[in-house]
Amino acid sequence: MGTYLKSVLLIATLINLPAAWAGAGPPGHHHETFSAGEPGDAEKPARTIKMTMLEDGKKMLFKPARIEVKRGEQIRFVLQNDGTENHEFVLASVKENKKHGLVMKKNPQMEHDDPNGKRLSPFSETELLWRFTKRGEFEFACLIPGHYEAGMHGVVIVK
Ligand SMILES: [Cu+2]
Repeated sequence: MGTYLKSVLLIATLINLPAAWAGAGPPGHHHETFSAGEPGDAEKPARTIKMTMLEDGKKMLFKPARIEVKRGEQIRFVLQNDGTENHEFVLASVKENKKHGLVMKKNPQMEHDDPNGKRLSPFSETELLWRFTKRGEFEFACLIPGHYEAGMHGVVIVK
């Protein structure tokens, strides 16, 4: 191999390397994991569950407050905020929601738009597509300070 060809290849390698690094993601980046399963795949079939968020006097609630799904099932949550305040729907383990709720008490301006959590302004609607890949009991909750305590949490049983 001639020296000229070698230097051309070397330059090509140097040009390509940063692209390869960018593809691998920034250093220290970890793929996000979720305690209640994984984000859904819009190409695959899903069962729709309508979930309403509302206030009732001093209470704040989700309707229904308990749902059952089969392991591996994909659910399209149609989330509807029928209340006069902002609300959130965050799907996780009870433990994770508790931890997360404490973080939000310290950072009340924190808002969610994640694969497992959405914030809805009053009288708005959105969707969340989720696949329940683990058996057990999980929770959906509103982690806006004071709302969980006012009753805004519910249970997902994955059989
Ligand atoms: Cu709320």
